[in-house]
Amino acid sequence: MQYDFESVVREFCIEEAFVSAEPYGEGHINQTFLVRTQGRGGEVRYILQRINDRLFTNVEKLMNNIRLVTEFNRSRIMERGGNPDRESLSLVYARDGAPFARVQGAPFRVYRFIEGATAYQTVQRPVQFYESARAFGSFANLLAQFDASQLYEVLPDFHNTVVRLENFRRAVKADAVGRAAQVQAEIEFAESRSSICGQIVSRLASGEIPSRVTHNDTKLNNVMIDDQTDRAVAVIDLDTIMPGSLCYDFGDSIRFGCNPAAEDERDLNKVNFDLDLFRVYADGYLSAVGSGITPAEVEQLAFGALLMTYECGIRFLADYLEGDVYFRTSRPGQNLDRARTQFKLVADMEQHMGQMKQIVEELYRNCRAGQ
Ligand code: ADP
Ligand code: GN1
Ligand code: MG
Repeated sequence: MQYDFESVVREFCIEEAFVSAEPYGEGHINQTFLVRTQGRGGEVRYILQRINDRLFTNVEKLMNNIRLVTEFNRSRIMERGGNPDRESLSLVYARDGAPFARVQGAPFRVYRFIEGATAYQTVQRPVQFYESARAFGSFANLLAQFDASQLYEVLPDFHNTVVRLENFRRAVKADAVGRAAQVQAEIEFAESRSSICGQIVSRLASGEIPSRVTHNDTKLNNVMIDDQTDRAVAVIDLDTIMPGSLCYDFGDSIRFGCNPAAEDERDLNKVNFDLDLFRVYADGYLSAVGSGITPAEVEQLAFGALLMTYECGIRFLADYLEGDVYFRTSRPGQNLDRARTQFKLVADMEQHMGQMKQIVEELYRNCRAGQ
């Protein structure tokens, strides 16, 4: 679909003159565009997103969540003397005051562009990963003060791995586009590990692990890292802020960041679980998340990494079997390649689980001793 971006941008409170709009970033869900405008002081850039309303069926409620969370963040950042335009995702409101606008039949939103920072696809320097851990840890800490009853649950059962497994099995059975025969090895890999799916869901249900307001999509490319200092500037991609578990947030970061290769790498020899980076992230996360994290959560953090990687693998494989209808793809077979990288990482993490648990325990003990 081609949009007339100039008229889309005109619907928002942007005073500078429109110059151009081009596709931007590597998100799998929304369509993201970099908008360049010309103001009196020079170029001003914005992020324009065509919201995925096939997935987010209630855009009003989704955008109300984002408005509430960004306003909450901005006021906390101002209280501590920070710069809210840089340290938080900042919505540019539509001319009618709404946090998004429907133009040319599609829902759009605009954010200020966070300048001088990068959303990395892989860790370039360990300090960036440590910083991202601190950012997501502090974000979770901040959200603990946020009134969860105000939030709409955008995608129920988002990290309910039991439900994810059912969806996966349905996709295998339906075999909508005739691809199942060719991926029997991957299907078997997933099935042979299906018993892990209930481990966190059951603990959340019994209350052993607390349900918290979490980010739920904590990959490295959802945090902006300063180009000069490598410090984390802002957590972005707030679409999935919902009740969840710290184990999911921690685990999803590990899934993505502890792999030196791309998420869709075809050469599986390049895909490995990096235990040193695991330690780096666990250290940053535990030092920032605060003393509210419970021993039961700490005990499941390492397992959360395995679970999130497995979950993402079965989601990619299910999407491949359904004909690539959920995750954005740019080439044939991409979702299968993504599933394969996740399963390679699952196998690697299984080998390292004892060490991963030990690292978390040791760092948690150190943190408590320092408090
Ligand atoms: P998706 O939901 O599709 O993942 P994101 O909101 O994560 O979309 O945005 C996709 C990419 O666009 C990010 O990974 C980042 O590179 C870039 N991006 C998003 N918001 C901003 C922003 N405010 N400033 C600069 N870059 C941004
Ligand atoms: C999607 O939107 P993005 O690209 O940041 C997905 C995540 C997956 C991730 C895999 C709303 O994240 O759940 O873990 O792809 N987001 C949604 O890379 O489904
Ligand atoms: Mg994203």
